[in-house]
Amino acid sequence: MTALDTSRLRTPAVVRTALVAAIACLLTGTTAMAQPKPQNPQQPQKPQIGLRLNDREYFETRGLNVLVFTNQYNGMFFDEKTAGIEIIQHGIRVATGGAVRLSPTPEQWDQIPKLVDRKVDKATQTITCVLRYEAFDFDSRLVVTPEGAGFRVAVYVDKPVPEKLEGRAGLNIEFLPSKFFERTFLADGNPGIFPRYPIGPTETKPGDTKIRQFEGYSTFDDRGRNEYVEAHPVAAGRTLVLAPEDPERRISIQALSGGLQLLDGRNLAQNGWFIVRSLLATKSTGKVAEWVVSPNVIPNWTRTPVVGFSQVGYHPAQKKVAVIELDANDTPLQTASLFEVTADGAPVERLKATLQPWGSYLRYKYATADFSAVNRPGLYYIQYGNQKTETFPIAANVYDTIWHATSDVWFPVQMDHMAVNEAYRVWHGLTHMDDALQAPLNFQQFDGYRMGASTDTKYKPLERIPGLAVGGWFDAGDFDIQGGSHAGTLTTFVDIWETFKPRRDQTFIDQTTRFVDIHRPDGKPDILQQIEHGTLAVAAQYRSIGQLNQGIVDSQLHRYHHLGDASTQTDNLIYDPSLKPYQVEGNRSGTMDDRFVFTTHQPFLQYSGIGSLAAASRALRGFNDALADESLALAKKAYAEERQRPATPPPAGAPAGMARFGAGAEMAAVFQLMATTKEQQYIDRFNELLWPSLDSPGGRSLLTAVRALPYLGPGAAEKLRPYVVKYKAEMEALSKANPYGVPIATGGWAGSGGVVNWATTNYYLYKAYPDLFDKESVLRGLNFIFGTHPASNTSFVSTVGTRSKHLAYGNNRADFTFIPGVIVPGVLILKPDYPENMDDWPFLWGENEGTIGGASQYIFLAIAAKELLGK
Ligand SMILES: [Ca+2]
Ligand SMILES: [Ca+2]
Ligand SMILES: [Ca+2]
Repeated sequence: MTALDTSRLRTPAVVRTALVAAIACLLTGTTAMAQPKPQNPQQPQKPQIGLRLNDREYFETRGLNVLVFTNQYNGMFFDEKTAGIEIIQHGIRVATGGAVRLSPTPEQWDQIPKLVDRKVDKATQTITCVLRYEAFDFDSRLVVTPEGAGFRVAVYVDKPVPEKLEGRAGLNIEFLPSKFFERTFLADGNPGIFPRYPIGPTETKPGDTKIRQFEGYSTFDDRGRNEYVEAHPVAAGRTLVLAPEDPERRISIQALSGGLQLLDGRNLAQNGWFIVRSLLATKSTGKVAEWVVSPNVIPNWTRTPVVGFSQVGYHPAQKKVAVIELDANDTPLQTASLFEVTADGAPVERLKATLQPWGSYLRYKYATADFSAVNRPGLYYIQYGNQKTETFPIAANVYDTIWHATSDVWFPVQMDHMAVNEAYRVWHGLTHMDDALQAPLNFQQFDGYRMGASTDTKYKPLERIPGLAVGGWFDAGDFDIQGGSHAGTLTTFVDIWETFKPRRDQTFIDQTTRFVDIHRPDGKPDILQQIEHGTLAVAAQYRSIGQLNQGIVDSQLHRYHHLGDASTQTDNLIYDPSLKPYQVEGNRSGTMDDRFVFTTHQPFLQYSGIGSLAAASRALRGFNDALADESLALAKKAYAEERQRPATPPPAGAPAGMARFGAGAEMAAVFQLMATTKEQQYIDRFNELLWPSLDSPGGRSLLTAVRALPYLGPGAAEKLRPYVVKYKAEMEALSKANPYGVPIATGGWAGSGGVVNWATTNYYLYKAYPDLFDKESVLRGLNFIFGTHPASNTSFVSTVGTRSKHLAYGNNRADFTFIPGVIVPGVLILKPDYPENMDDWPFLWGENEGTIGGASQYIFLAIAAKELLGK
């Protein structure tokens, strides 16, 4: 795994020694100044060598990794800033997107190259990628190989760059702005400062020169003028040196032919990066661009250990285990200490714990330190070597308030069709009063929504669907009302209410005047008011179209990426095509900005909506009886109709479990109908669906089954037990794969939500089978969220814990801030082995975007923890 593991190199020992010495010389020469002391003086000093391909198919030397398309552009959300050539310098991913691109500062929906072929050749130490732009029949070859202390990258073409792309196609690489803030650069020796905020320059260009964006959409609002804006270089030269003053960040880039431009992508899109670019040579074949990139490497660099612990603190009765994440080259210390901070500030060592080595996970190695023996209430910190963690409490009340920010602030701010105020601050004015138009047919929207060949409603394409400007929450960092997650959130709120009856009232919510005021009690439990708000949206859809839709979402890309007050995303005026664009008459406008309703029928969505209405009808009983009655009636009617429909066959070639997935959705709906009505027809149908579904792979139905036990009669708990035992074994295997004892997801969206779900399932299983499950399996999920996780020890719930996320991918992300109470996805595992959660850059949604589903499930788990330990 490490550059010092020379056994991997296929070079004869003599040559190897000479090579090592030569490169070590070179390195000491370039980094004679400002070398930080090694963090661990006991660490033996070994000579340094340059980049080499490792067994994980990226270039590696101690302190530097260069990844070449180990992560790819995602066809779903286009450019996620996790693809192409990427540089991890001193443990930080400072550059991404190294590839042939068609614009100076590509945005998320700009064209991305398709990776046609990727060859990793250890013999020549080369990675070669063939990239293709289908729309232009344009292929290029990207070749990366070690060079000196860094690497060489060259672009080759077999046919000249297409004429349409001359002066457009270039070799780009993108540098993470926040890592270069308050630093400088040199362009052929000319000094400059990296701008803290984008200040141009840009150029307005005629629309017909624009390279088409995804599906012909435009991120730019040209106000009808057929033009667009492009960034101009901030600096140019043959050699750029980024951050020459900072040995951790210094990177030199030299163009071997042509010139380099430094551009600021943030001028066009707030999530843009600093870009270094060379235009490809035109009218020729062979090599059309070539750079040598030399990131500085601090000799014998060792990453500072991360001491994972709960920033919220610990209940005296629970386990208290810190997980220490160490550089692969680091040697763990023998012990870590728990100090109490006394009233006069004097630290008192309460326990010196012996470190237990855990082994390797991803690219790091791990050890644990168990402080469980300390249970005396007070304030503490952990000391590991020279490192002190934040101070945290051990006390019986640590879980008392952990869900309040999410419930008091985050959810109110997400409320659509309302104005939301907090003391002196207006979070947003009244939103989306012009909802909504029937989406057109055969239509692929830019955020993944799709319409098929029929509307599946009585409305014509682009006809107004009445009654939809009510209720709902923005999900998540954008402003759409997403049907599936909306129904799930509503159902979770009902679970919270029925399980814990939290009567907390800190929010004023008035549906009549559509006004929300945060930190202002109004005599009504906030959870019930949120259930009412969610139900209003779902019931409205069933009233007007008889089903739950996929979503209500922007019709135009240049509105979808809106950052700012949600009330200005549309003009709140009803679209009238007889008026001219930007013309306003009364409450009508000629500007087509009304949102679309995506109505293509999907059984999964339909059952989710039915279940949420049936559940809500129970919670709303006695709070809003009229809405409770109507919700149940709508749910029963829609269920009867859905059962009459011919079953949708699973897609051709779908795995065997797919058909069961639909059954799982129906089962969840029938569970809610059964719980609400106790009618035998639903109990029978539930039993009919339940038992076969438990045998399907994945066992997604287990949680529903456990919750349904009270309705299933005597003997059901024992009949279910073997499935619970099997699930326990599967989960234990997953949890043993890492030192945190929780299942960690590795997809494109990080795994906080999965961990919360896992811990919540454990809560239900512990209640039903206390001999098989324990409280710690529930609390471990929260410990993970609150800081006992890879890459950092920040709490993933903003404002919860001593140190928590202070920026997130909310709709205020352009201000580098957060909406309190957001739970972020957390640690993204970039292939093949790099865990990341950016703390100074909010724009990576896979790491930092909170969802309504995740937030509602977090509230459930937070209250569950308090209940478990409170007795
Ligand atoms: Ca969304
Ligand atoms: Ca209230
Ligand atoms: Ca409008």
